[in-house]
Amino acid sequence: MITLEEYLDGTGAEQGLKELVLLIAAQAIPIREAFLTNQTYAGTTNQSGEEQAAMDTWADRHITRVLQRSGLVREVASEEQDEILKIPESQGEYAVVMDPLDGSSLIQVNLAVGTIVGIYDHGTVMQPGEKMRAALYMLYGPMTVLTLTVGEGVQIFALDSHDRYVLLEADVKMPEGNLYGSGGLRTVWTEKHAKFIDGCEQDGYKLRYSGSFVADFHQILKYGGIYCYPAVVGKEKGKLRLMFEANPIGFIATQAGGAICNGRENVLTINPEKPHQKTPLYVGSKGLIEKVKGTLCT
Ligand code: FDP
Repeated sequence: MITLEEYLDGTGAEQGLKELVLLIAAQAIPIREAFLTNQTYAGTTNQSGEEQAAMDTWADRHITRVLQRSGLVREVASEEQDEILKIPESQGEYAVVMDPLDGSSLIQVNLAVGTIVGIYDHGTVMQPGEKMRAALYMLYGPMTVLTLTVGEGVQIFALDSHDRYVLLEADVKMPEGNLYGSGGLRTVWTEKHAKFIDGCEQDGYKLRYSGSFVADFHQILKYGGIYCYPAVVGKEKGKLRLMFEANPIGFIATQAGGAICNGRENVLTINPEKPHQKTPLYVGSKGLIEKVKGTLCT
């Protein structure tokens, strides 16, 4: 069994990056434990006006504190914080973007939710996704799994009974597959998005949409297909956030041979203008992403 540490030692990642990945991955243990006592809402809203679950704010506070103390990180941008946290006294040059708890509406029904993280160097989070040094997510399902890329393909690890990550699947490649899922109410979909989804249904694609982006993406990563959160009438930028959700997941998808776009262009090439900016999002198998561009750009 290859452990996460052993895997990282065999990559070209430098010591600081390895330490940071291990530190973040280890936070799955306290986060999992915190679900039991944080089942309600926090009574606050985030920058996007969404009601925060108690777990959203708990995980945000917890991971932020760990990163602040690590000495490795110069900036942290979180979906649950209004401003970028600057840590000028840090020795390290890494910058972390995160959605501390994605899929929060599923916490109270015990369906799979996760933590999404992207890591940059040069001390700033305001970079396009393609510049990421590493991206990962922890998915809290029947097992806790860590999906990781340090720019050398995608690996999936599982947390064992000794709280050690062991390699579950090496060099994951996303197949073309036949699953699809789309957020946004059908009544406010654009004509072009509706046409794309009709095409998927006519081609025999099966609907899979839980309401947890990270869990829905994990299924697409393994089985192939597409996850969409499109631009809708009245919300031309969709719902998901470029820096916290789209970029880390898009970086992982691309490393697994898949792709991501906003309907026109590769999301990973976009220079972010502000931390909480949103983007329409299509992520999945390469062939389907080409089809999206063909349908939405005509
Ligand atoms: P949530 O607000 O519960 O954290 O991050 C946004 C997100 O969930 C995604 O995880 C999920 O795919 C999407 O919103 C669900 O949105 P809808 O309820 O509009 O389908």
